[in-house]
Amino acid sequence: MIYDILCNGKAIAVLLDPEKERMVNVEAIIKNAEGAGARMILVGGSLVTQSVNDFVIEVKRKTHLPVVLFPGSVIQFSPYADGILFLSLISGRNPDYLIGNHVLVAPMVKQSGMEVIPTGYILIDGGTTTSVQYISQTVPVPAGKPDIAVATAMAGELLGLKAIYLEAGSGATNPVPVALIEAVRKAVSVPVIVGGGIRDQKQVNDALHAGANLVVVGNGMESNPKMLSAV
Ligand code: 1GP
Repeated sequence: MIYDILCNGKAIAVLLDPEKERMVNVEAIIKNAEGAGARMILVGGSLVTQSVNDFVIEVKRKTHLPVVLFPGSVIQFSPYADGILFLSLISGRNPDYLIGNHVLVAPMVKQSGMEVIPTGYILIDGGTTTSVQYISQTVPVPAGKPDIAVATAMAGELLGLKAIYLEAGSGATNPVPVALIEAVRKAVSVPVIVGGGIRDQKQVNDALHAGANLVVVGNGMESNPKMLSAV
């Protein structure tokens, strides 16, 4: 079901970070996201400052949209979500984020029965040092090197991953460049997800137009819950 949304394309997701979000904001963000036609709510971030289980349960109470985990690490798993982007940070060379966290959480993920979407997570330089870069201790792909992003995405697809996530990092100065999205889109047949540093509707449209199946917006909705208009 969640994967169908990805395959159908031209979709928007709103990211809620339990580290930052107070439930009052969450309500406003979800309302606007639903009004603008968002197709799913992602939950995740780098740190944990409140119970992810409580947060997911509360978000699910407030929306009819699927709630999908976008975990920074094993500590952000919750069996109450509808699905999980099971992310392997394939642009990095840190084994913990390539496979280590996955081994630790695999029994719980299997037991939950939730929909699992194995996803190749590719960090692209967004012009600033982002949390994901620092926490994962990995080096992003240079934004001007689409050929490296393409080869990385191809390797992910060849390994059997079912989606590719191009991530500029939360709060990135520059979103993933359109040319890089286009190049990756042409190179792989699995859905392409794009996020990080997207602050207005034009940037959303540009990413969708370049071939993104799903565009993810986090900070932009927090600072302006009305930033999305229907697409
Ligand atoms: C999703 O990490 C991003 O890919 C969210 O980034 O908070 O900058 O929208 P923003």
